[in-house]
Amino acid sequence: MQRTLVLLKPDCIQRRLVGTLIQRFEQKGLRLVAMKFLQASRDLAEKHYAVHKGKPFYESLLSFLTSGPTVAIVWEGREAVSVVREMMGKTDGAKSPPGTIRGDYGISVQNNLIHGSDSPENAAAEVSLWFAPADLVCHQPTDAAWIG
Ligand code: DAT
Ligand code: MG
Repeated sequence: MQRTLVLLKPDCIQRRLVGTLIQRFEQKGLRLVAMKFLQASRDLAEKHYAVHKGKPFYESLLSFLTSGPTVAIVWEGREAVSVVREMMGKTDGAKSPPGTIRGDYGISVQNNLIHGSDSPENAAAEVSLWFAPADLVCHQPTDAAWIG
């Protein structure tokens, strides 16, 4: 069973798409492990996007992520990292196919609604960046045997 970090970024909150996107992951069969609503500090945003430091869009990306509240979620499930990435679509909403989150709700590159970890290793690091160990709630939903 794998875990992944999802951020519903400030544009998602402003556009009132939080419930819609959570519903898609819930209905897919992923299960909630942790969720919180916060406004990311500059320090947290820098750590989260450290891999992009020095790129032309870095400063703008940090301003965007710190510009308003974010919903941070840990989802768990079989192949959770790649399942979430497939559901998100491509980075650029304009190039994301219909049926994906960015394809259905976005047309921007930067304001692309959602972050999802891109590997199990990065998922583990990102989960511990955004959550304390005590925030992670281990539970076995009663439908687990049916969902897989
Ligand atoms: P993803 O969010 O699909 O994993 P990424 O990790 O390559 O994409 O980039 C992180 C975020 O940075 C991305 O969600 C939006 C922004 N970004 C990436 N490439 C960009 C570009 N060429 N211009 C503006 N923003 C960009
Ligand atoms: Mg990325």
